[in-house]
Amino acid sequence: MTKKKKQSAPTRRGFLKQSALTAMSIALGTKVVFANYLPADMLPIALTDATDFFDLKGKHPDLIVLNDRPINAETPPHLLDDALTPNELFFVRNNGIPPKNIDTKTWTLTIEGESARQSKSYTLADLKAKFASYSYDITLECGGNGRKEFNPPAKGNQWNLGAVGCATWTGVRLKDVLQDVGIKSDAVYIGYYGKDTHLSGDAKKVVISRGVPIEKALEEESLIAWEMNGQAIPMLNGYPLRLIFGGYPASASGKWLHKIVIRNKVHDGPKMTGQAYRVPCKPVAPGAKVAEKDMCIIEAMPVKSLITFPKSGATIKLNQTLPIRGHAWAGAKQVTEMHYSIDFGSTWQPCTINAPKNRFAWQHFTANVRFPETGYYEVWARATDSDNIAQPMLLPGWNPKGYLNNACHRIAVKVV
Ligand SMILES: Nc1nc2c(c(=O)[nH]1)N[C@H]1C(S)=C(S)[C@@H](COP(=O)(O)O)O[C@H]1N2
Ligand SMILES: [Mo]
Repeated sequence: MTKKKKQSAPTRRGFLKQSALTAMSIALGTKVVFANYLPADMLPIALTDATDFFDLKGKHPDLIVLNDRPINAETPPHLLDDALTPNELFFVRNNGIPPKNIDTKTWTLTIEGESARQSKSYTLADLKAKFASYSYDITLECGGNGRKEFNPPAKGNQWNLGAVGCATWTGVRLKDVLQDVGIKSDAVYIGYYGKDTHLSGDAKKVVISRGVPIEKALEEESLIAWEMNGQAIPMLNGYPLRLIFGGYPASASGKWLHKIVIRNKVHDGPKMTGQAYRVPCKPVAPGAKVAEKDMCIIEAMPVKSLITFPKSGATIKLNQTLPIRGHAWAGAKQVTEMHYSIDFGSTWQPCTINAPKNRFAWQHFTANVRFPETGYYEVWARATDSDNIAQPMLLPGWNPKGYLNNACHRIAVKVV
């Protein structure tokens, strides 16, 4: 009897009727817990102000959240230990607000632009039916990964180490689609447009529209992808369709993709111009002001590696061997050598490094580390690429926006 009473409509003065409460809960996607106490003339603020709930939908709770509007979250190195980064652990870098109420049946991708022979649109079903699909393991790393370490500091997300991940991406080759549309001989660049919306709420403002040179767009591994590790791409990583360009800053890999333009000049969308994703063409002193004409677009991520096991702070016994492992990557190049140091970089020992599954996939390394006596150590890891360029031990060249920090990863180890 008492139970039944609890479930019936509230009876306090001026209460909303049960049907109104139900409607409200549906609109909010969850129940209004203290609805009984909500004054009759008041609507939940989330309904009236169209609140964007901070929702790390489908993401692991241990991601480190840098921002909630837009959402930016990175993966701690020890959670990048898998050969391929699971979807829930893959970092998120949003510049705006992801689209809502996506209908994959009506979603279209349009290709146009001054260097396209025509304007042509494809549904997701068209893309899947018309073109062969391919899967590649491709590393994505935000151009600003590691920004936190630069001094003088650079504005922007203060990424530490984890704005990077490697997943199997499945989709069609961008080149097959571009060729189906027809590329004029004067094409030099492509640009993307996504369905995310600007933080200002202005529907006409484009959040970000970057791109790559046409030669990059036509590479075999350049994909229009709908699958990540065999599943639909997570909402926050660009569902239902995104571009994937290996070796470039991940900002080129447009999410929520709905339009590609083939350009007869370097694409000039938001975040393509000025200082965005550009570094000084020649090295500058820390803190220097660099004129725009002296800034060059980043077209390759540098050689880099991460120790993903053990987690920094491991303690082992003196007579034990510490197995270490991690991943290394080098833009469009290969990592040819991998070393570790336990004496702050004075001497380096070789690690075993595997070949990449395909170009642009990260490579796995392992080593068995022994320590000479008890005490505090750091294990440093250093990758060398096929041009014999190694990671810097401390910091690479300073640049105004804090891009391309590929300093060696260090972990702390206590030997007892
Ligand atoms: N439409 C759209 N595409 C985008 C972005 C964005 O904000 N909107 N961010 C870019 C940046 S800066 C990065 S680093 C990558 C991040 O991809 P991820 O969130 O899947 O890790 O997406 C890129 N593509
Ligand atoms: Mo980025």
